[in-house]
Amino acid sequence: MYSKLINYRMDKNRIYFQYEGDQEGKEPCIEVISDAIINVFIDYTGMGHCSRAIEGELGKRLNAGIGAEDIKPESVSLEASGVVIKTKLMTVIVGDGFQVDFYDRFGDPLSLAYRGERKKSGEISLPALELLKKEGHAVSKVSVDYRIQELRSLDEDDYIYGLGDKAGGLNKRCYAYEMWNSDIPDPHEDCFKSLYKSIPFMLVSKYEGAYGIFFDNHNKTCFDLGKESEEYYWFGAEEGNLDYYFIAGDNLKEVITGYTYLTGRPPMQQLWTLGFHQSRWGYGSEKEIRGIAEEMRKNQLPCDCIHFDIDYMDHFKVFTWNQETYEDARKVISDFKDMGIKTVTIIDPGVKVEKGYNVYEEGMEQGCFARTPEGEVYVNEVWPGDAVYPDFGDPKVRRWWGKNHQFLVDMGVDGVWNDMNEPASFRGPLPDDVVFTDEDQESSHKHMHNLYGHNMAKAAYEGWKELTGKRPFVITRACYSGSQKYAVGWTGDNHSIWSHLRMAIPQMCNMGMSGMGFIGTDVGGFGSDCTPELFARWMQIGCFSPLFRNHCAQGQRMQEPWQFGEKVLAISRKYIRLRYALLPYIYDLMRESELTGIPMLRPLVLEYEKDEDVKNRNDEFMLGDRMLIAPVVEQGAREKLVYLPEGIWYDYWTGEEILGENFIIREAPLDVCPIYVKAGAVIPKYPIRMNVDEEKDDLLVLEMYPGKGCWRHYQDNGTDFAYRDGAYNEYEIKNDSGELNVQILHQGYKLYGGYELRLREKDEPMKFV
Ligand code: MIG
Repeated sequence: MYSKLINYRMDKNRIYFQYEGDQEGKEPCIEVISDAIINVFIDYTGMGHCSRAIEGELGKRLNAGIGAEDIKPESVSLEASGVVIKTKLMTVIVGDGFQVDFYDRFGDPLSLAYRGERKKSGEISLPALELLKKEGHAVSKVSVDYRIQELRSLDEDDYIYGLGDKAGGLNKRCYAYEMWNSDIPDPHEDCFKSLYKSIPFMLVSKYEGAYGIFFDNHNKTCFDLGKESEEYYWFGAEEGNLDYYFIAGDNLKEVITGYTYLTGRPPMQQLWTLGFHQSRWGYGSEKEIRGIAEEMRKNQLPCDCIHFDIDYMDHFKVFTWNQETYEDARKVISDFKDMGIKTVTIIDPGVKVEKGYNVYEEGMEQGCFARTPEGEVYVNEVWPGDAVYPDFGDPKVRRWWGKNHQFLVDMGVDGVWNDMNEPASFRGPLPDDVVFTDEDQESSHKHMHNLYGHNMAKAAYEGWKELTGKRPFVITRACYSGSQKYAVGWTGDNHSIWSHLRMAIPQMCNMGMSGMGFIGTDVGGFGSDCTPELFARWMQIGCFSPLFRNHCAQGQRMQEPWQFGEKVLAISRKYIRLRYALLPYIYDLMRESELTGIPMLRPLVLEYEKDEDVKNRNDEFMLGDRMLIAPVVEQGAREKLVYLPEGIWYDYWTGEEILGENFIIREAPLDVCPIYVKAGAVIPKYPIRMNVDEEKDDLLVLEMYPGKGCWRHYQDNGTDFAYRDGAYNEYEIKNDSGELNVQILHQGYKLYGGYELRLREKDEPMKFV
């Protein structure tokens, strides 16, 4: 479409390009968003940007098609190679054929357009495809027929991360994926093209430097990351615009910070949300669920929340409570509260079609549900039987939905868990042409599918915030880029199988690098029957997962920590207690996420990017920058091959000092998850307690490791938004080879009642948790 470059013109921070011959009225555009972020745009739809991920002032400006006055490239000039655009941190050269090359601040190439031959291989004829399907093979292939495509060169030493919740390993290179929110009940495997979430954002770690590409197109999109060819990757879409953001960085962390500058950062959650959560689909009655809370306490298991799955509803009608199985639900919830246990309820999008049911009637009256092209309200089937789909893209519908949460707030519920919001449907997928709203325009399922979960979560967040004034706790299964502003996530229906325990690590790491760091897997596995050994190992990963929730499907073996015998119960208790001890540290990391976008749980490559030995490390991860976790993920294994990056590390359990850049074999009986702490670290901890609200500000434990280091610690009321008006404390904690120095950098909240210093000595085993 674009041939020889003739000239360019500038409009504020935007540069438009003119090509010889016919460019079908489309002037491609480069917009300088910041010194390190460049938008590449071709307005195929003629409607300009329509970002639903980028909100706030920036999103408004982009979507309104207005350039920025206050952002400028350092220079723009037409040279032999093309139009050369320079910012303080990068150079972009736009040449013939609208080929765009990005260079770093030293002038070295970061990412070049691919100029070689296209290798389309592995094509299959239609008859052959039909035959394969007949035999029962699930043929899932990424179509190369995407209308909008961008091909970019790959270097031999490029590693690719991100892309949300895709199955498989940490490094996504050589795989192809599709972005189409999907609820697939089969055990998720490496070969899956898509799962519940669509986050069209990839990060590339290079030998020198890093970059990210956020392809902000919420239609069905795809990423072929070197499957088609070793020499290039491509991404594409069936519809919408070519609209991507190139984010340059010296390292991956800068890229994440850039991406979350665009799409938003996960806000602070209430402190209790970091506690242990117990859940199961199938807690069928008041009696049963009360029993769970009692067992929890009887077994001395700290716990902050019990989840109520669809069983609590009256005939699966959202915003109702079953009065047959619950004598007095309000009383259950308040009794739980007295025990220090919060309640979270599931809410699905599908609204039961039933005369006289207030949510249905009200939604019908106010025109809140999606329609067929003929104008009828569209009906499909989910749990309650015939159901209709709220049109969450409509701001009016979001407000209505948000207000419906009043029912739960009045019951005493403390958070919602949004499921089935891909959206899922039992009578076949929703047709492409079902009519949905996209803010102020009419749209269709085809275009709105990937935004459905995002808009539902946004509705819940905004409603909850208005109703309670507290930090809303919304868990979502489906989402799009930017959903991290509204919800935390879980990875959906995994199975109690070892491969899924292994996958939990790269999956959570890639979610974190994709901006959504508050993530967890169903601990113990959702489908299939868990074994005692698998459960023990899963608790050891859950302990460090931002969302630490044991959850399981109806019909599977019972999966509470006491269901696997005394030994596994003791192991569960040990790791839940460790989690509670670590809460102030994890809370600090949550604060860091809100400020920078850097996830709490992270792959080693985020901290030690230059180290070749960590770029593909799938079986270890870090909690913040100070703790390295090397869980056992193999059945029967009683030792673990651990890689430690550069520096000095301390074995958390034995105090042994170990020099990094080294592989070691660590003994790991069933009750040991190998943990290493960086020299000089200070880990803020709480004394053990049964739930987080108990005297959280009474005593802070500072656990100091040999060496030198300086760390920030954050404290606030853990519930509402007062911290945004300054009601928080920030401390600087210095460890000068065992000498502690604490300085208050900001004081806006009550100080701790006291401190306890714990010096960890070399070779001295852990005395506490
Ligand atoms: O597939 O509400 O992923 O966590 O327990 C059944 C019942 C629908 C799917 C969720 C799962 C939940 C279950 N839901």
